[in-house]
Amino acid sequence: MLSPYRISYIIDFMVSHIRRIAHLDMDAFYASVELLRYPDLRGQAVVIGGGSRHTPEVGEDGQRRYAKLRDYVGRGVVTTSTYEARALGVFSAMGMMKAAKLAPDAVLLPTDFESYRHYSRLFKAAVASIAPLIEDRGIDEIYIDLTEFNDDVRVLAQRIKDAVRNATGLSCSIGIAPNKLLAKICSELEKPNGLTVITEADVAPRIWPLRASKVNGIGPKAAEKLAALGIQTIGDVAAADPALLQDNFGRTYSEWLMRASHGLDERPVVTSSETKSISRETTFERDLHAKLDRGVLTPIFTDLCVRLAGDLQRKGYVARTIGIKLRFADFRIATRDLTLPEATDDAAAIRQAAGECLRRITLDRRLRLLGVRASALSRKEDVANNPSVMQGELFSER
Ligand code: TTP
Ligand code: MG
Ligand code: MG
Repeated sequence: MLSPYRISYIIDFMVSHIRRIAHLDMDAFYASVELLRYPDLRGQAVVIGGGSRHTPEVGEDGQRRYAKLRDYVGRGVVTTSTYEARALGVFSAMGMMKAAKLAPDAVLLPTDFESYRHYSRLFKAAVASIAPLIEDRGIDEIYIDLTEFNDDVRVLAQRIKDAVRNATGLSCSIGIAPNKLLAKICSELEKPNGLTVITEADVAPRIWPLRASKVNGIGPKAAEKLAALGIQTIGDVAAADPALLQDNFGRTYSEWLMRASHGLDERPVVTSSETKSISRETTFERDLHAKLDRGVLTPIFTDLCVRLAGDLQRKGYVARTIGIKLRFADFRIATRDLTLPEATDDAAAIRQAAGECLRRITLDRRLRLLGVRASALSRKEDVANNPSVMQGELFSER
């Protein structure tokens, strides 16, 4: 029997032309960037997430010595891991000590955000040279609208993958589908180095068997609640009683769930240069010492957060990610960021998040500059109308 949502799709299909939307996501991004620098680690289990004390040292014999996960002590988490480490059960966000039990021989490397940002810019420029309609979704992923190209879509996608590899030496996975929601799911289906094309007809056989949490917008909390109702897969969501969903999730989210589970999504690829982040920074009159000059630094830091909150409020944004930037006296830069459970424009919340970021940096050199940045911005009015955005469920992409 045709559900109202299938009928709705068929009507959409008849009245609008079919789009071809690609989602491109870099493979094991931070880890792959590190392997460009340390090619001898290729094929090994490697975990990213250490601190500067885990920087490889060159011994007297000229050999590089790497930190091993087994020697890790601390409360850090894995930022990402190579596919070899994933085969041992080590994934992003896992506690490092737990990971060490699963993969004691894995190599541990420190994070180097500057390099990742550099390669991020390179791969996006490479894609833009072929297909300019790009929506930036973060450091390692983008949507690309390919609708206006007449080329065979696989040939086109392969050309984009080749351009990314030529520009960066890195591989990516591309999913192509009639909309962003399906494209995002699809780019993961054949990772790494995947190229997956699906049409509306593939929704039932390829998408419905997947876990509900594979839908971007069904976060861990919603997935847990669905599971409690006996709803495990995307197909289960599609088959669920709409009244049951509405009772448990409210009207807006349950209607979105129904449409999403049927592979429906009309969101356009947003290529405009909508504000991506807002930041405030200050260069000190003289280089300051984190501990000795604490009395000077703390009010400056708080003031930056207050000003940043004011900027957000004036421009009508709330931010989910708060980051800090330090430039040391030797001009080296350190950055850290933190994603909050709820978007905010509140000075105290920003100050607290920025403070947490600061605690994650070893402050052993004098500072020239301090900056605070708000990103993952949403318009405050959109958040007010759609609480799931607030909870980071709808746009929890990375
Ligand atoms: P992802 O694209 O989620 O992961 P990935 O690129 O490492 O691996 P995959 O091949 O499955 O796409 O994230 C991109 C980068 O973002 C990742 O390399 C490290 C960082 N990251 C975090 O800092 N914390 C996290 O919890 C996750 C998932 C990623
Ligand atoms: Mg990735
Ligand atoms: Mg990603």
